[in-house]
Amino acid sequence: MSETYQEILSQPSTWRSELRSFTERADEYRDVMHRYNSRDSIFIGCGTSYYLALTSAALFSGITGKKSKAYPASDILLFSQSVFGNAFGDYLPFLISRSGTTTEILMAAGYLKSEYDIDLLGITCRENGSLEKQVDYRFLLPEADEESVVMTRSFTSMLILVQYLSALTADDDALRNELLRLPDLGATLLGNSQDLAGEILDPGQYKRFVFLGQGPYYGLAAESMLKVKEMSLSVSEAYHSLEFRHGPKSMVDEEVLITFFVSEQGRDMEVTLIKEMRELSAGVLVICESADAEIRENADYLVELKSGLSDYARLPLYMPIPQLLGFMAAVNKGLDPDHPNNLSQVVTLEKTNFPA
Ligand code: F1P
Repeated sequence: MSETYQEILSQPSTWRSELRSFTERADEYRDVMHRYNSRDSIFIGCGTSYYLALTSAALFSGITGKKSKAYPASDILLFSQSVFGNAFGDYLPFLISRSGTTTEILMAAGYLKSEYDIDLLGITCRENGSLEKQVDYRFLLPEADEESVVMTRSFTSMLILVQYLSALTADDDALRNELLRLPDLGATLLGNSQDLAGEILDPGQYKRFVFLGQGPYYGLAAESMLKVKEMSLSVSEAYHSLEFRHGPKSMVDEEVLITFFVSEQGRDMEVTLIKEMRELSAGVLVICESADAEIRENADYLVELKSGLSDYARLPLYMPIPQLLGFMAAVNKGLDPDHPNNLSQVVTLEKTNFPA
């Protein structure tokens, strides 16, 4: 069986194992977070890890009330003034990297340390990676590491870590308890919907893919876009849901499958958009907590999570279906998701002439 497919299906058990580890280290993690309580956070990554940074910044602020933002590592190196202004010392950088060896993230770590001498936190899946040696504290998720090029369980597991750290920072035990339910909910979801991606793609109608989400769900939409693009070489786009009306909807026709990550907080506006896109003949996949009559009438395909979790706790449950969509779209095109075109497991740059 494909290693990418196995890793997608292994997410519930991986989440369970990593959450056990977070719980064992909760006091240590809480001390780390409280040590930097006065700082605003800045989440930094590349590719999938940048989309995780986007999701992380939105959820961290939503849960803790503290300011946070997200940047690709390349901006830290090329436009640091745009990132920090003159207040660089007030930030707590989280450097996110599955491999811990991506050139840009290592250079960003070195630059932040040498230029601003600020403490750095690292989030990685690989022990003894170079990143580990450059940060002041690293959160390690070895169970979530992958053989494959494409990141799936590493993304959702590192996301759960950030949710867990957010709950510790906010002393929100109710949220921490919600997170402990994710493995069982993920297992139920995959048990019920594992074949949905194949059913959606089987008629061969959909050639272009759009993913829409607001707030922390936009980072998930961006990551879903990348999964479909990386594995199936299809036209795949991501937008903040309501932004889609401001031009990009010009592309909508019956060959476009739009996946809506419906939140409870933005539900009313998101459902209105679903109806509009259905009228433009788009294929509509809705992933939501629970559907009402309007969603049922306008969704061609519907995934009701019925998790009982809050908007911020429920986030990882939205990812397995888009991951499987990318995988099946690749298989249907005769491509090998375990060996995506032009890609490698780690992006290293031979020649770097960053000004930093
Ligand atoms: C992340 C990354 C992914 C890319 C591929 C290779 O690197 O570049 O964005 O899609 O999976 O790895 P990392 O810094 O998280 O290891």
